[in-house]
Amino acid sequence: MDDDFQKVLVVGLGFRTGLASANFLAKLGKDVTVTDIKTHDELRDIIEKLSSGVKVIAGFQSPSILDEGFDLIVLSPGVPVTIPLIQEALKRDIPVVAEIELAYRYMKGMIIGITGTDGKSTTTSLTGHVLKELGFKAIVGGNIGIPLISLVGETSDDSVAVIELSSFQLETIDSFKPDVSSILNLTPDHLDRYNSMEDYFAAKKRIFKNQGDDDYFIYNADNEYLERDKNLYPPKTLSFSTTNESRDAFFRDNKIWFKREGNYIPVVEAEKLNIIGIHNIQNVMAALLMIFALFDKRGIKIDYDKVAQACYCFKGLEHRMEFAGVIKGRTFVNDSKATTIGAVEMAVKSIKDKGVLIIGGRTKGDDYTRLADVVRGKARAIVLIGESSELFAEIFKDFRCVRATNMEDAVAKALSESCEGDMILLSPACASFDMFSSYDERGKVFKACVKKLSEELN
Ligand code: UMA
Repeated sequence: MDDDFQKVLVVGLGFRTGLASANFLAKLGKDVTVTDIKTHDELRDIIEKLSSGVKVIAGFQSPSILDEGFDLIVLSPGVPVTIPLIQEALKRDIPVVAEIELAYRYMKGMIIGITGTDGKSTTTSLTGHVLKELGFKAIVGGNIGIPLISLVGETSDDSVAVIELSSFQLETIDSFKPDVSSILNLTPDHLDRYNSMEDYFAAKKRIFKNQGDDDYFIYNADNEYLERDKNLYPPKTLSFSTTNESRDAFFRDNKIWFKREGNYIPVVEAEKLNIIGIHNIQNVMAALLMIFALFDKRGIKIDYDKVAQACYCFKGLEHRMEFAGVIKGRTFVNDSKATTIGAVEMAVKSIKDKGVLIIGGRTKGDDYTRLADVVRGKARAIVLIGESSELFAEIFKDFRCVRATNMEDAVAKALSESCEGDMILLSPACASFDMFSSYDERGKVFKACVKKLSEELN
């Protein structure tokens, strides 16, 4: 890449991204400073992992930091561009780039970029899995939990990087250009960071802004916000739908069909998949359209049977509609990753008849009143957890609601509210930070509580 910078400021040390960016830049011989609003004490464990020579400014983030004269600012995804330090940098014409952009400038090989409100991690992981099963050197990272910058050294001319991208990461890309990109769906989210839903959608749509005539863009035609803007998409755009049989992929007779050279062929049988729910059918359609696009771009012939077999041996991800156990004929499902209304909507569709929903946590500025319609007809009872309990009790006033003090209490109450054959679904619609350190911890605690209760009762 054009390496015309020497003095770099990394903003937001975080647990992963800032650390990985700083160490990457230090290895290149750059003069690196990291700044974080947390104090030295709070960051001690992470600071210890920084390469020697990296300077740390912790506990404050005033624009005066810029007086030291930086040539480039690298932003971690958790830091909004609206903070005074970044606004001042932009005023001073100092380039501000996302860690994703920095990584892109040094990467080799092809790139698949995946964004959307829900389903990103499953689709990213599935795409990487199928590519690996087909013999490709696939490298999976990004918002899924592995900063792209830490994977740059693994890329090569024959590799395919499959990258999950959040709207936060896309805000400050500049030249980042995936060979194939996809927006899986758009529903309101992160309204605590964006002024409006349209601002959030606009950040997501930056994924295809640099794509050219040879690149592919794939979107979900069932999503009104995506279908509405179809005239803005790159020339080689493909779409999928669970209902519309004129799209490039659709769902009929429990099979996923793909349009290939003018004909429709059934490639995947839904019953053979280990991942459940209509949203996962959409995720499979997106993953395979992206893989077929990549093959077309490289001029490689596709073995559809091998592709299908690769999908069938994909086990799914932890905390996404994950089977957590059966107690007295009730199936417990861990969907702790569902932090949006859209994700809960998808999860609830997997309840065959009736179920008990465990919901709540830290809200994210969304209009949660919609949740009542989302669960209507499916929720036998609702167990409320976390600091949203008051708000949700009002929203669900027409339903049978019980409040739980912690996860163990929630699991026990859900069981006593349920009937044999029910699904008991943890699908919180909220962030976890009021009760847990992450959705990962929340899901693990849920599974441990189910296991404990099962050992006591079964
Ligand atoms: N900070 C500042 N100034 C500020 C705000 C924050 O210094 O004004 C500091 C914080 O104190 C913190 C750091 O900046 O130390 C933020 O770090 P980070 O949140 O970027 O942390 P990472 O651990 O590197 O995680 C990030 C992503 N986090 C977010 O986008 C919030 C992870 O996505 C991602 O997996 C990881 O990079 C690797 O790419 C998580 C996420 O919640 C899973 N993403 C959101 C989502 O999926 O909805 C977008």
